Amino acid sequence: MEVRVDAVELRRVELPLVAPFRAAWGVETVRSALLVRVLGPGPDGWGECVAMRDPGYSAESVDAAEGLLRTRLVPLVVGGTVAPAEVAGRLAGICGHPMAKAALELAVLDAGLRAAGQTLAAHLGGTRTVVDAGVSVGLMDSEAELLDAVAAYLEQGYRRVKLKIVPGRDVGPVAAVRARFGDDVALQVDANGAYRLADADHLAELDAFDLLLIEQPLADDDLTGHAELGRRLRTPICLDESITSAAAARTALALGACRVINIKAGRVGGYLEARRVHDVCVAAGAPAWCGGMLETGLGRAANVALASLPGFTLPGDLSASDRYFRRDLTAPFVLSDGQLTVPQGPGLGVEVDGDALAELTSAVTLVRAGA
Ligand code: OSB
Ligand code: MG
Repeated sequence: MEVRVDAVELRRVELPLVAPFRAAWGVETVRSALLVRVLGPGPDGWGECVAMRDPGYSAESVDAAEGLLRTRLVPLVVGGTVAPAEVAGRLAGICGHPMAKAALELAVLDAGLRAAGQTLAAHLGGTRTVVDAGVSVGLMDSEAELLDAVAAYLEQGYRRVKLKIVPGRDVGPVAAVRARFGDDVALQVDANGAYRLADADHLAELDAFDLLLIEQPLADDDLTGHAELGRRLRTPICLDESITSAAAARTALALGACRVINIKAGRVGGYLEARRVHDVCVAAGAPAWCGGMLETGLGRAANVALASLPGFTLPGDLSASDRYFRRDLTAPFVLSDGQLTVPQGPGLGVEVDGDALAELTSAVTLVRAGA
């Protein structure tokens, strides 16, 4: 599948969130996203860069990703043809910046799949037509506020709830959610690396609440710490930030640093590498699930396609558009019996709403060959 790339549009969009989203890495009130549009003789291809506004979750930020795409990454593919599977190799001379690279690869892949009439889900090896929806609940100022938020999400039908935790806001909120909603709720927590191994006895108090998993309790580079912590907890450890590639996934599983993996395409440099992470998990018998990064409908469509692969055995951070946005860039993703439908059209399988795009865009740059 060859894609001719005549020009690439980099477009910043600002989507106000329905409520601030707070985690150990900071708070987001507006999703400032970067869209990548591949322009050529065939249908446009779209990608979404999931870097956050600030480099708090990882080293990337939306400004840095935009600058690197414009000056270094796009010039490596623009003005010629490239197969989607070759994009990562073209970009390999640039270290790091997986989220910027993933967005460009997705845009090329989408253009190619739209031209070929194939869905992203089929291309990746998806086998489901619907995926279970889970919701990530940010840190709240009060327990009452948290319980109200969880009540509303359960009412809407979410099949799994994830609570963000930090030291001082962990065992109490989890106990309160269990007390109010019972033991049948599929519940997990995400620490975004906010703890130290010295917190092991405290984290072991979470074992009383029958959680599906605890996500990224320690720093991203601390695999032996996670392995030691895992021996002291009954609750399975899941890694997010630590898993930067399929090789990293293999290493983490081999060291016993985790039993479960959160797969995010942006974090590992693209959907094709994300599929390889999936394959590592399947080979190791490790449960996997699809993570999220407050994506617009474009990135959400790609995540839902990825989550349709058979190794995604746990519900993902795949929520309806209205969990984050009053207005999305595509027709909104909606819950149906706690699930989202895998798009059936070619490529991402969703169309950009031109009015929404115009209204939410803050800047556009067109990158051409030799420019
Ligand atoms: O750690 O999983 C995370 C959002 C932004 C950055 C990191 C994370 C998250 C989430 C939200 O937890 C997932 C989502 O609903 O998109
Ligand atoms: Mg996480």
